[in-house]
Amino acid sequence: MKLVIAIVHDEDSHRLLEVLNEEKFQVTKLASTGGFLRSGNTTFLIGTEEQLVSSVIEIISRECNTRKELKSVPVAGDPHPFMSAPIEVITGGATVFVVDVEKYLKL
Ligand code: 2BA
Repeated sequence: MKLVIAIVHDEDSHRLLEVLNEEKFQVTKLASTGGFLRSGNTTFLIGTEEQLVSSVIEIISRECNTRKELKSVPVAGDPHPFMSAPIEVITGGATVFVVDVEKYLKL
């Protein structure tokens, strides 16, 4: 048994959840916040058999798109700390971790 943890853009989360449900995967969807952009993203927990992990990853890859976003950062050495310059950040289609599950219990 494996646990797939996938952090995806909020805009992709609805469609991704629909497809995972259609394909009969069990999913938990969590509201999360990216530590860098400090904006909302969505974390999916998907417990599945090892041989199905590649299908889960294929679905995530198909449904999640790369985007460019702007983040405001303070200008180094600027005497006015309220001044900031936007930098372009590419956010991934998805950040995915696959971890071993030692036990899977429903009590
Ligand atoms: P955020 O932390 O809000 O990061 C959004 C995007 O900003 C990242 O996209 C990356 O392109 C950029 N970024 C992050 N930290 C940076 C830094 N210190 N300097 C410059 N650019 C930086 P992704 O890599 O696609 O990550 C999207 C989201 O996935 C992240 O949102 C975070 O919530 C999660 N994530 C990514 N890698 C992670 C990791 N190793 N552990 C835990 N969460 C992770």
